[in-house]
Amino acid sequence: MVMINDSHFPLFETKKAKGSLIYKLFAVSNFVGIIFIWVYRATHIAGFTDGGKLIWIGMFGAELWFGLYWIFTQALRWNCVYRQTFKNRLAERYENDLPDVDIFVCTADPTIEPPMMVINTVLSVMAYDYPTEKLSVYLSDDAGSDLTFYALLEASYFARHWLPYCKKFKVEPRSPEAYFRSELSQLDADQVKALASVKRLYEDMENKVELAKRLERVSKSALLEHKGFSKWDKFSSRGDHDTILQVLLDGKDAEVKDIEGCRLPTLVYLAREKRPQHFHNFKAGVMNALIRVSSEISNGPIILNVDCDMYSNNSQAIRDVLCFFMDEKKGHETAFVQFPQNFHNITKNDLYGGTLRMISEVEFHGLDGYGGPMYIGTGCFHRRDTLCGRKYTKGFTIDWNKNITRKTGESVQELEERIKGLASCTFEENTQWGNEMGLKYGCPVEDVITGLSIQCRGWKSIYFNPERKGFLGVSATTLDQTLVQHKRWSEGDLQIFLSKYSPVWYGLGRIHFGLIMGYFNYCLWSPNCFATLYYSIVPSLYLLKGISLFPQVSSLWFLPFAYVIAAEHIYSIIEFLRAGGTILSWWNEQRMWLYKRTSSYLFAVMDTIFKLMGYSNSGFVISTKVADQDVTQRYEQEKMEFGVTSPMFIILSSVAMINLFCLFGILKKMIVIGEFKSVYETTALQILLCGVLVLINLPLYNGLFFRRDKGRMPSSVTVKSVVFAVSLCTCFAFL
Ligand SMILES: *[C@@H]1O[C@H](CO)[C@@H](O)[C@H](O)[C@H]1NC(C)=O
Ligand SMILES: CC(=O)N[C@H]1CO[C@H](CO)[C@@H](O)[C@@H]1O
Repeated sequence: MVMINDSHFPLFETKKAKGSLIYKLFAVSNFVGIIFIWVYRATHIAGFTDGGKLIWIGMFGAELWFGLYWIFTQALRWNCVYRQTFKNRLAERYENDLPDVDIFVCTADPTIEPPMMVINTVLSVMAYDYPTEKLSVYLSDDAGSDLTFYALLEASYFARHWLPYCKKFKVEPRSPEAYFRSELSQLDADQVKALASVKRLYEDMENKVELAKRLERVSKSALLEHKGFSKWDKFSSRGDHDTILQVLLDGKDAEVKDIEGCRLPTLVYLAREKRPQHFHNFKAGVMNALIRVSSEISNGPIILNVDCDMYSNNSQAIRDVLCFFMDEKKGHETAFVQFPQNFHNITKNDLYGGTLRMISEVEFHGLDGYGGPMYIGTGCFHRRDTLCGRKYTKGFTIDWNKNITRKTGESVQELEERIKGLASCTFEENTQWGNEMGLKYGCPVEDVITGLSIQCRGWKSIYFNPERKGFLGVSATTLDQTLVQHKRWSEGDLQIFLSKYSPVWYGLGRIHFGLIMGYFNYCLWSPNCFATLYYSIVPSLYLLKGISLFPQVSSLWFLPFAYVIAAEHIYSIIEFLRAGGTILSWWNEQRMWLYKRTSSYLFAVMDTIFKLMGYSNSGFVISTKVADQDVTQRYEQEKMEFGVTSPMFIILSSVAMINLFCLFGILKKMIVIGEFKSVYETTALQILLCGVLVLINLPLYNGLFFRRDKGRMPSSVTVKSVVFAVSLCTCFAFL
């Protein structure tokens, strides 16, 4: 009876952001300021000589770009929404009809992504608070490493102890490593005993896996434990091997039980076939192979995919997500539910802006208001049918309980043999996989383009960002890693913009215009490099020459500049603090803003242009998830890590040096020559800009000249950038 009475209460609610009127007023005032700046540039061009005109037009161009880009960012702030779920209602109505859920964990390299980290993630998702026989976990190992397989096998034994422990004592989080690392207090005697025993088992497992890792092979006795190892007999290399498909736990088999006699989830290991002559399409290829293989084993109508470093920090997450999918009124519109990317190893002041705080705490809420966030490739729950290409049709409802029926009498081995062809190199030839079906191929950020095309087929997506985070991963811990990662993202996003799936022509008319503008923010990340480089070099150089590029302090035109600069920065600080950051992390974020724009984005644009011209060089670089001791220590002390000779560092250092010289030059002029007042009057904004650029680069100067540790800037970079900056400044001062 409860069911019927309650069914008009929705399973989730959506709230608009508070204070949005105030924000809109502020945004309008800022926009007026921007228009005045444009007008100033357009009307003051005359007073310059020919060469000066070009410089002026450059300033105008940069400000035009910043202004336009600022307008795009409004799409991410204008209409923010927040979601809340009602899991108790879900339980009341559907506890006995919950759908099957398939979970894909992807790993690609056992050295960069250690097997222990991988199985911790696997164990955390196996331990979701959800009927175990409805849960299936698939690990895709694109390296085809027997070490990873061995670790997963060990995890399947350990799960028999870990899962009952989690459920009995309702522990959180359910990644064993993270759980043991967290502060455990106030346990009763019962639990203390259980904890000791489960911890001992974990350590045994860890020792075995670490030993195998050190020896670079699995011990003979372990090889005999499972017939699956025989698949490696014919294994030649990670780029050339047969499909390896092993069902380690079969959740459909009522005999597969944990130590308390409860059923266990399905656990599957897959290394898809790899051949040198076949292009394998990176992670999108993996996902599509997983979609097909899982469709024959469990065929859950909901698919979660996570990266192997992102453990589940909330065992209730599946239930949260089902509130969105199973809501009677709105559920049928939703194609996927995206969680933010959060990280467990961020330091207090987040030196590299690794939290992506503004993106996850503000911007994605803004996208959600216009039809839904992008799909970012991890921490995302999809409906299987939409991922496989279904178009949205009004009123269509899905039968969440249409389970797969296995062939009667087929053993697990027979099943593996029958379906392993689904993960072969040739299966996709002459099919729609990679195009109309599954994740799209041909783009470095296949996830974003896949999400966009799903939205263009009429579906909505949902951004769910609860207080307690659903997934925690590992963020980049060096400057180089961070910049390379952003280069890859921004390059991929730019390629989407230029492709036939561009939000401009593909999205127009199919998705909300606000959402198109929202996509612009990310697709146009990289072209920001030009305006930013211009703004961080040219005004300072002209300062050296004593030529003013901004209005004088006494001019009325000074006001719009002052207003926009002050208002935007004050707003940005407030927004950042409200999203949980510290002042210092805001400052660090500004530095990363500059560094990304002047290096990662520049290389992204250049690589894209090279590709368009037909040179293709870029490979897919996996970001490292582990660093050596020294590097980790410096990361924890929030000391910026340089250490490698990256061309990106040469640019960053050159820009920093140019500004340092220019600031010295102008200070000398003001103090030594005593032209304080007149210089200040004409070039106050230029001095401010140059001064802030020097200030924000302090850690860089430290790395260039003062530090002695291994993380300092390599001397070749120092020499190159100093030589470059000196020659540019002298040329400029005397020409
Ligand atoms: C992760 O979960 C724990 C509870 O298990 C919680 O205390 C912690 O705040 C969560 N972490 C984040 C970043 O939300
Ligand atoms: C500051 C911090 O939490 N650092 C951790 C980041 O993640 C690595 C790998 O899990 C840990 O070793 C660090 O301690």
